[in-house]
Amino acid sequence: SMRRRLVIGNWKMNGNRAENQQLLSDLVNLQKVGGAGADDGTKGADVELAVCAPFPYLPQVADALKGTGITWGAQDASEHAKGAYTGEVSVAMLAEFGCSWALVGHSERRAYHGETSDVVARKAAAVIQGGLTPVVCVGETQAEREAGDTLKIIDEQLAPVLALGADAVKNMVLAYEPVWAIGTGLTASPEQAQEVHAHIRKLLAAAGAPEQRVLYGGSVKAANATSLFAKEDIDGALVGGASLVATDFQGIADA
Ligand code: G2H
Repeated sequence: SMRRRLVIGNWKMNGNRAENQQLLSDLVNLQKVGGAGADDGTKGADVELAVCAPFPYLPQVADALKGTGITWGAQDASEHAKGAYTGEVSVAMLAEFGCSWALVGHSERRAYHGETSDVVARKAAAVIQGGLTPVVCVGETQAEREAGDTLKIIDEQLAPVLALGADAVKNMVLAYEPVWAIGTGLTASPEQAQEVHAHIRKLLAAAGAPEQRVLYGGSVKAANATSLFAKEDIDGALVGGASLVATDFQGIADA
């Protein structure tokens, strides 16, 4: 496949200035000794690494990662360009701090902030419009999986996103994050994940963008990354907890 591997850390609402500085410098040092993204042609040069930090720390992340080959982004973005939207952050603001990525539709945004799939699609469109790449997250709950509705839920979540059209979809990364596997220590088996990834690939192909990357997320660790990444349609990972420790995150990138 021509799809370049991608591992994105999602710090969620963790960290502080001091801890971030340590984590970022550890990551940069690990890269220098030949990890993912090393520009000396050694191991891992074919994997792209990124971190998505809380908004106030984006300048700190930008300063630490500029020129290192590791890119960065935000965990959300407003669907609006500007104006009376208290508490929101626009894509143009993110662009000013060098962001390459914005997560949209993470299950925690859907569950705790009422984001519908239509909102998620509008956010994805705004992110693309602003020149960044949205990482569009989808995934079923435990109850939905047990009811046999997993693929139907994926279809429903992706429908308004794919309706943005091929030109838009060609500027997206997708992430499959089964809600029951997020931060729970439960991981989808590689076979369970691959089944959904293959389905998403089919939807992407029908939308005219079969080569978009589809990341897996949900308790990814160095120990389970290798078997997940061995699957044909799993192009990398969106990593929460394990992205907060540099050696764990680097271990996933090495996998
Ligand atoms: C899923 C994932 C990152 P964790 O939310 O988005 O988090 O790896 O902690 O399950």
